[in-house]
Amino acid sequence: MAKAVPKGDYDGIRAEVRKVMKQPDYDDGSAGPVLVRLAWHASGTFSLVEHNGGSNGAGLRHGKEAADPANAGLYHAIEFLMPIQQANPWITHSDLWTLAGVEAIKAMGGPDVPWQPGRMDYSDESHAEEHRGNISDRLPDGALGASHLRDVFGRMGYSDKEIVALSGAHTLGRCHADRSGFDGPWVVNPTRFSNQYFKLLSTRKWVPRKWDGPLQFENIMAGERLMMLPTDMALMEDPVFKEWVLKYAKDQNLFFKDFANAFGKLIELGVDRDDSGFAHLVRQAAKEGKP
Ligand code: ZEM
Repeated sequence: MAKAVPKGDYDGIRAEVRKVMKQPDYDDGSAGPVLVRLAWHASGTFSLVEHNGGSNGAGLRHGKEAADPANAGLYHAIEFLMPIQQANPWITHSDLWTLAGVEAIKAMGGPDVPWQPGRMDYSDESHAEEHRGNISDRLPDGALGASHLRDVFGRMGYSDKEIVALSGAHTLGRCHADRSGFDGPWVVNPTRFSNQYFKLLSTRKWVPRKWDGPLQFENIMAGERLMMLPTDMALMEDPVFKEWVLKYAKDQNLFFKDFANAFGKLIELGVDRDDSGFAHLVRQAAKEGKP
């Protein structure tokens, strides 16, 4: 059971997140990476043009978004956070998911990402289906390449530099064959936030893995089979992306700074607070018929 903390005590919630991160029987002993992925997938559906998607609403609990194959396995993250939500019903799921991602990054040695409360939740499935619009197929597909990354992240308003910075999150966690079809971690210590992903991507020799699964690349390091997705490899193949990979491999401080900005922006996409500090579920601009 998680601790009930006073309403609005977000530092208290952060402390509870640190406690649930310790999961000796799960993956590498930590819920941290999957919490970061939850915050990212909750947010990464945003479209600048359609003005829908994003973390506000916590729609990932419902309907089509919950069933999206891209979100396979994220119920683990939702379940790890459930005791905190139950002990503290004053916090919305959407605030808790984004705060948990931010706190997990910090707890694993990463930068401080700016975070603000005020997100609201869809009350149920029909509420979500009514308001969120069609946001299917918006998350990136690891089997594709550079132009796909620019399509997906361009839709959210990201530059090439920011795409590379965000991809550095693959220093955390692993692929699970029963979730995405891909398999394995990107780095040897996948619960430590660092620029290791960029170092390995740019210095090791990555060869196609011989196996029954989808095309992925491998390098054996310290007896461990490390992996890269085709989208990860695309960052070295595209000359503009590659420049940023090399910069971040050399300069961890620069990576931390750019990552913190890009992730801070990610969890704010589509979150339009009014003067009371709360974000409406039906976007003001959409209601007024503006694009
Ligand atoms: Zn990921 N990611 N991601 N990612 N991701 C996986 C795992 C994790 C892509 C992708 O296809 C995959 C970003 C961007 C992109 C994390 C964070 C962030 C997995 C493995 C795949 C297939 C899922 C599984 O099997 O469990 C693609 C194509 C991306 C485009 C660039 C961004 C941006 C992220 C955050 C900033 C994290 C932390 C994981 C590890 C999850 C875990 O459970 O360990």
